[in-house]
Amino acid sequence: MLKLTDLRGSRRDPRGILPRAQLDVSVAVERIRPVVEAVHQRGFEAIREYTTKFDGVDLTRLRVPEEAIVAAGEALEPEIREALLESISRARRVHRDQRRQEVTTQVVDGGTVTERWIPVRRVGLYVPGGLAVYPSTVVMNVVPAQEAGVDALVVASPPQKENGGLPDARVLAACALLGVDEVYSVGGAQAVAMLGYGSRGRAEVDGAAGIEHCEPVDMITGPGNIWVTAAKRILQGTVGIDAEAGPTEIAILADDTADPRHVAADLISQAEHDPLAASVLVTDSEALVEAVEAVLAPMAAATKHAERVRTSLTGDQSGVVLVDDLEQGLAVVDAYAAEHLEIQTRDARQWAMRVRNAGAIFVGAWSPVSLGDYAAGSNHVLPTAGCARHSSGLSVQSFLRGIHVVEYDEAALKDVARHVVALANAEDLPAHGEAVKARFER
Ligand code: HSO
Ligand code: ZN
Repeated sequence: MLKLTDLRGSRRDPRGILPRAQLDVSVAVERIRPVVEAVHQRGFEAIREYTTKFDGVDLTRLRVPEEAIVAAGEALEPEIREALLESISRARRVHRDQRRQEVTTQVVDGGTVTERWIPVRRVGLYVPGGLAVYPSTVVMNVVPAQEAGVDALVVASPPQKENGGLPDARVLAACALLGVDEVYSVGGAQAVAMLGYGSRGRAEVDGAAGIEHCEPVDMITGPGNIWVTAAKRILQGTVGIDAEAGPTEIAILADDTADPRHVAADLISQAEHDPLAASVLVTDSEALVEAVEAVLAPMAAATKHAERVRTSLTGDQSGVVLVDDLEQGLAVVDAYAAEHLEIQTRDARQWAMRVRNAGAIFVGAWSPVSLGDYAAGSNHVLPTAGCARHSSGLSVQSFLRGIHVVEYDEAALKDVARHVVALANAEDLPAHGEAVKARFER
């Protein structure tokens, strides 16, 4: 099923060898700009129009009543509730340990620089509806924001006709379990625009009487389709945004000790997300490739989303890469910089320690990606499309800003004054130097 790339005996730079799905957001940006602008101008009135058009729901109110959130939490099946609570508690433990301490550096006598970590004040989380309803993603976005100390967390999610115009019941239930009570039934680009600009609109409009408005946020996170991603790109700068999420990816670095059934099951597990998802096996073992191929097709055919999985596994973005040895395999996975990387080899931890580029690394036979998706405690919002070369997944740090607080006394400034003046003159910005000199002239 998987396309084979044989790199044995090759000294080629592995970069670019593994094709990956590319999403062209720029075209969508131009098409969606009028929607974003309309919400900016006319607020709720425009949101209501687009919600009728795109979701087939007439919005009589924006905000989900708190009782509806509580009720969704109470109605959740006990098994799912227990699982979500466990997922939340593990994620909390991991993310709590990420919290940063304020650090003061005594640069010289009488001169300090302190780095303070201040949480973003108000964050909007977009939660998609439709095909992909992921209460687990609510957990992965909300927990780090809460642990960072974000003051206000707002969720926006598309209204579902089947749920009386409210967002998906499982999304509301996850909000209830996490203590998020400010939720809006708005989806798509209009939701992103609402989060960024608020729902009041710049122009005076009538349609909003009696509406409980959404105030603008400082940062927007959360996944979404190409229109949501395009709207986030337009809003970037007006607000902070998280990384643009592309189709999900799994790479597995394996040797002849890997269990072919585990390898096949893990490749299939992420292929299930999206026909464009990428599943890549990197190995030095021909025997493993044969054994994986022998089980992959029947396992894929037997799974619920068989068609999606088949499209993803046979697509150009997926495949097997044969290498001479694990050294070369390491170079390949580093060049690929997968969102998720599994190491299923002898001495798996040693190899894992040497990886430089990956969104998250899953070590050994008992740490599959699905564990990380739901219940390892790690975050599943991770860099895709090779962005793991320069970016990290969502964490407490994503919601904090470091502020340098500079405090020098007179002697300490005097001591360094001539260096400031010299550098200011070198840059032909003498007034910079004069601002220091003025303090020591009578
Ligand atoms: N694997 C996805 C996250 C997810 N999986 C949510 C299941 N639900 C991206 O890391
Ligand atoms: Zn997943």
